[in-house]
Amino acid sequence: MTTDIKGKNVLVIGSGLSGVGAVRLLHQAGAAASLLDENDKLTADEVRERLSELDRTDTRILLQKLSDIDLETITYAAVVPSPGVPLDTPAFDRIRAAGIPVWSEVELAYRFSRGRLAAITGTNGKTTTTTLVGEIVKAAFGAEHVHVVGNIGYSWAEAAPDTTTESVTVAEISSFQLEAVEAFHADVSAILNITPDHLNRHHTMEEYARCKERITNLQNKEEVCVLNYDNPGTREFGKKRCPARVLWFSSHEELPDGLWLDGDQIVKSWKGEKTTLMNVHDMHLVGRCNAENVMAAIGITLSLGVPLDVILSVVRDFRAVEHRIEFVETKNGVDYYNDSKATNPDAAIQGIEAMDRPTVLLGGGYDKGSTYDEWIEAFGGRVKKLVLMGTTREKIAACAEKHGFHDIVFAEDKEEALRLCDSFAQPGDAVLLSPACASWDMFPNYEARGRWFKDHVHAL
Ligand code: UMA
Repeated sequence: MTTDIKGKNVLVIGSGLSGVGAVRLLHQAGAAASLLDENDKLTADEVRERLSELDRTDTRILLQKLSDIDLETITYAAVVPSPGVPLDTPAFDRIRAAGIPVWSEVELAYRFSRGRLAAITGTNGKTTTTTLVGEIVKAAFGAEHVHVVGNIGYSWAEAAPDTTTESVTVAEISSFQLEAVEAFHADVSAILNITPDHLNRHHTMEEYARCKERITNLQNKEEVCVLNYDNPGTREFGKKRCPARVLWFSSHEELPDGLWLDGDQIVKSWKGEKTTLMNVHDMHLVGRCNAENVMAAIGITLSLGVPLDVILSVVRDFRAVEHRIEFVETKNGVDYYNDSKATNPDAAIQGIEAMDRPTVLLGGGYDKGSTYDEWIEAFGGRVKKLVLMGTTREKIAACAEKHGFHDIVFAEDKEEALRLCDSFAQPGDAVLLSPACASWDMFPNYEARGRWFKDHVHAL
């Protein structure tokens, strides 16, 4: 679909990846963009630098708090907040009360995208599943028709103008991006799981879950939503509220209709008829969480009409994505793993469960209001030392002590964290960076944290 915003003034908030992509799209659609950033350490020149050359002169840069914007004198056709901008503030109440539509960057991108859309959300597994779906549809329809976008680290708004009616957009979508959607409508959607995360932003699990569920916005029973049968949140949604036809996957239970794990075999059942698809040992990905991601990807791509043989051949060749239980190198007999993408306890549980030897675990970071009990319980005797860094050090340590785990050391800074890990690890051990927290107190993002860890390991 397209929306007519030619000649209109649109306010974009945030000059990161999403904001820069949104400005690009708005200019291509003939709108005038004002770009506001609330970071008072930025200068107008620095913000301008972030824009593409084409957009620099035409963009009005505003460096101020959103709450100081005078809505009476300036009329905006829409406000496009970046995902990191919270929407439950008095400033947004005023914007809505003035009748100005608030479109998240994915809503704006959707309005200017053509072709089909597969949209994937979930607390964990999004990036692996999105990447795998992207590879499968590229193999099926040709890489030139496929756009893999969104929370994965590439602004969808940036890609939207390049889509055609032949395109398939595969979008990783976060709960932040789903807070302000209206016309957004996926052909195939997926919610991989819903476990506690981002509670400092969404406040309650109910609110967080409702945001994720908006991935099915405007879907109907002719369209498919792929859901996890084992996760209580997605199971309840699928049984009670999902507007689309549900395609279930499960790694624990036999399903009459859906994809499930029978021991090591991935099985597809349809109207009681079972077909064995593949053995999980025939792929490079390891762990139950990855078997679930693969089943979801199979469900999504079958729903897009990709032939099964194409799907299975890509799955067999597919390797782990960067920063997700990623093997880095063996140094001095110690195996180093980068699981920087474990930005919440549930993801970190999968990281530690994948270790099969004594492990020095490096955790801690920015506090998103998570609780760490289940993560500590999942250590299962594997963790020989827990090295903690960042804002959450004390909170995690107190939780570990409560659960009878006492092998804990605090690192004062990043450098000390690495020194401590190396000093505790002996040949035959693993060192695992799996923080269970966001990176934002010490790094710009989890990718930078993962690269920092890998650079250190390579330099050892
Ligand atoms: N800003 C404000 N006001 C605010 C908050 C931020 O002006 O209240 C400004 C900041 O000063 C900064 C800019 O906004 O200049 C940053 O915007 P952003 O935080 O939304 O970051 P982007 O660079 O636009 O990246 C976003 C996603 N970031 C977040 O959701 C926090 C990226 O996901 C995503 O890859 C990118 O859009 C492209 O779609 C990252 C992420 O951490 C990976 N996601 C979270 C997660 O996966 O857990 C949800």
